[in-house]
Amino acid sequence: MSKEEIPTGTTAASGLRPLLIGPSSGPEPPYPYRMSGPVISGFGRGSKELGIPTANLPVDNSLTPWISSIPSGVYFGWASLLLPPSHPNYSPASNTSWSMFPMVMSIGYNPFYKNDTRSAEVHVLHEFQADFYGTDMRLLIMGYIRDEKDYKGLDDLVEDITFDCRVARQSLSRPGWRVKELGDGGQFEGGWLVEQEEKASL
Ligand code: ADP
Ligand code: RBF
Ligand code: MG
Repeated sequence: MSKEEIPTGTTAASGLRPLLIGPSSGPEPPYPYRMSGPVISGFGRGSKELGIPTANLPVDNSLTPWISSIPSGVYFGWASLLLPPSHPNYSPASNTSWSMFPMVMSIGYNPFYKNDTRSAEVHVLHEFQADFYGTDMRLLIMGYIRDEKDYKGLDDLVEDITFDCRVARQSLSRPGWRVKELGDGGQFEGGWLVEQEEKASL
């Protein structure tokens, strides 16, 4: 097999970084992981003011037994939201009540802030006109981007997160990584993201 050039970019704190994760064919085992729950309040640190709001999910080892054994770090994949019709961004895909978006997320202790509990927080790659606390969210975690790091300053953290967003967008735009259910050429089976509750829990 011929080696494809992987595009890269640089950030101040991390130097050279790849812009694509995984082979073009799609995610490899053990991915994708599934996670779901209601969006809860996070640490209230004003991530929103930084331009990086994160929708926090409860970390429940009994619902997602794999979560305690996966490395802390930055992951990417698809988020699906059950927005209420009253939400300004309510616009579900056809045949479902769920809306799908690419996402980047952090699972871990946020070494920059030295948290003492393990959190799961998702930055949805979409601009929302209103908050969606309490909304049900499903995640299809497609791959791992990097370890979580400590930083000298907030600017460096934000620069790396902004780069993570580019990595996620580019990686997920390949047909093998894009979910079929979006109806625009994706080949990845993402049905779970948009299934009705009764079916999804079976
Ligand atoms: P908290 O500390 O409560 O998590 P944040 O500043 O991280 O507060 O803001 C998170 C909230 O912002 C989410 O729960 C959600 O309601 C809202 N939000 C708006 N846009 C986004 C987005 N693109 N991604 C994630 N959350 C968003
Ligand atoms: N926190 C860290 O301490 N180190 C990290 O490397 C780190 N990476 C993150 C990557 C992404 C994609 C996201 C969404 C969050 C990350 N965080 C990290 C968590 C971040 O500190 C938290 O969202 C803050 O609330 C931002 O101000
Ligand atoms: Mg948050």
